Amino acid sequence: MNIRKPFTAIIGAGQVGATTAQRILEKGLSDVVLFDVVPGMPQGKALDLMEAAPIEGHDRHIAGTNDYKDIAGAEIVVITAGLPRKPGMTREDLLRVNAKIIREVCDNVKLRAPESKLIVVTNPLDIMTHLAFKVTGFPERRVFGMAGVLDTARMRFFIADKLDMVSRDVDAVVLGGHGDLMVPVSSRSRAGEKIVRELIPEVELSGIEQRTRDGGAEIVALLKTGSAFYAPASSVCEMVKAILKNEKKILPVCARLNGEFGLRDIYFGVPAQLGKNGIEKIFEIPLADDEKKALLLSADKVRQGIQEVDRLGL
Ligand code: TXD
Repeated sequence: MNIRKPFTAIIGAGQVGATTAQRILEKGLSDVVLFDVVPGMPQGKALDLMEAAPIEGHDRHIAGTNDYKDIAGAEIVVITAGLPRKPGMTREDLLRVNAKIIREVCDNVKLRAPESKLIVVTNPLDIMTHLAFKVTGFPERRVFGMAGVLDTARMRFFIADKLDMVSRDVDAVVLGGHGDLMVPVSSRSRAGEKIVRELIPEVELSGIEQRTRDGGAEIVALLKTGSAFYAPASSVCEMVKAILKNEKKILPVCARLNGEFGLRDIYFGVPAQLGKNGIEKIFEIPLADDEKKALLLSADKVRQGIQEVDRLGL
């Protein structure tokens, strides 16, 4: 298969990986190389997606592979390799098994696609992104994670649903770690021209905030096997688009902080501008006191995870 540059490599051809590939192709963003360790599986999914092209009407190419040499020259590498959460399992339970996978993947990315931008998707997200940064040694503007785009999309949908609005017209802000302590920032969330706090009573809004925090678990409980993948794939695709098209769009990104929000040496969800260089700029936003407090708690949790990775030598 003839893969044309700039292309996106996706590591892990499971639910999120394959759906992300589909969205990238159908939006015409770039060609895709889909990698997985399972023999034949990425090749089968790639062929299936190519056979949809005449009907979908795009002219993008995708190749499936079990060989890392095929990701050489990738502009963006999306890492979805790992195990998804099972019901009752926390993101932290995934730490051990996914850390090993991330190490292996990143060793290969470093070797084969040293100039790429890395979007980490594998959970526990903030910790795996930190690990990817350490293992690749890439500059921090080229290593980041996807979580906030998904978390804010969920919150936007919940708010729009409550107000009977189109979710496109709702803007939400969610900061912090991608876990139970993520911080929905209602003081900055808007519906149309109004601040959401003016439209939704306090108790209902805190219900929406909690549902946002539990958004992943809600889907896991319904699906019984596997975790969410349609909205996660849309979220990754939004980041890929911002980079490939050099949009300089501000999106919530899991980025390495250097003093922003009073935090340092930690991967954490913050508003960041994405463009052709990866993270072009991080934006600090004013927060209410309770939100600041919640952010520090969330940071503590992420730090604990990072310390655990170091302590366990993962
Ligand atoms: O917001 C977010 N960041 C997330 C994160 C939203 C949704 C899913 N999130 C996490 O992404 C989830 O908790 C998992 O850790 C990953 C992937 O989720 P997905 O639902 O796609 O899992 P699958 O369908 O099990 O796919 C994982 C694939 C599967 O095909 C394995 O064969 C492959 O990963 N895999 C590997 N690929 C390459 N290299 C290695 N070592 C490897 N091990 C497994």
